[in-house]
Amino acid sequence: MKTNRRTFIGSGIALAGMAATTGLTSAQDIDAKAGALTKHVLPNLPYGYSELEPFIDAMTMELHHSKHHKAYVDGLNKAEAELAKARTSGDFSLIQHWSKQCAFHGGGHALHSLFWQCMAPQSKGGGTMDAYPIMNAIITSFGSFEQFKKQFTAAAIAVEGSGWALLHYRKDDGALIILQAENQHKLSSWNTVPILGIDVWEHAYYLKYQNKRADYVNAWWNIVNWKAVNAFYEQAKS
Ligand code: MN3
Repeated sequence: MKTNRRTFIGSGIALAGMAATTGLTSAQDIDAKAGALTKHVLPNLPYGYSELEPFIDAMTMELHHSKHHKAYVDGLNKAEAELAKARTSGDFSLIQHWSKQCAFHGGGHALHSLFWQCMAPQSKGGGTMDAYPIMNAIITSFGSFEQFKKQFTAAAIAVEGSGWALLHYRKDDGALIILQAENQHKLSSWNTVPILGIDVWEHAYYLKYQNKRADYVNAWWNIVNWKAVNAFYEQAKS
């Protein structure tokens, strides 16, 4: 949303904590009538498109990041701008449409930002399981790492259509729980923070794995960045 009274704020308000770890922008465009409008941006990947080979191929990574994730960023900016317009005009006739668009694209932007950081090339620690606190927390919540891995893998393989398997930290009791998400946002719970996720939309694996989603999910464990997942866990707890 463009206005003559545009001001950029260097540090975000609600998104400040998340911005530090996910690369989400915190720049905000403030309109006195419509309120603050965050300008979401596509975060850079912490590695090159080819660096997750052979587990995820370079072409898939490039399309997934530069086209698919970019579309969610653009969609979220558009939806929030339309809602700001509605606030200034008082015309809320499309409120249901734009609210849904915010949930879909906002979910996509947040989960992809998490997804990129939850992976690393093996040369940069991907797949390495050091004795991070997250490992003890996983054993406490799931009985063993193997049981956690089996449940998470099963959840990912069984997502109906397009979606995600997600490990969440639940603030109520400090438990770790595994949820599925359909699309980017359906089947969510509340008061939980996703700290590890795998995208099982076909665009995430089809060029290399075709219909063999299970092969992709099993290969993905080789590039999980446990150092980053532990950092998300520590942040969610604090
Ligand atoms: Mn995706």
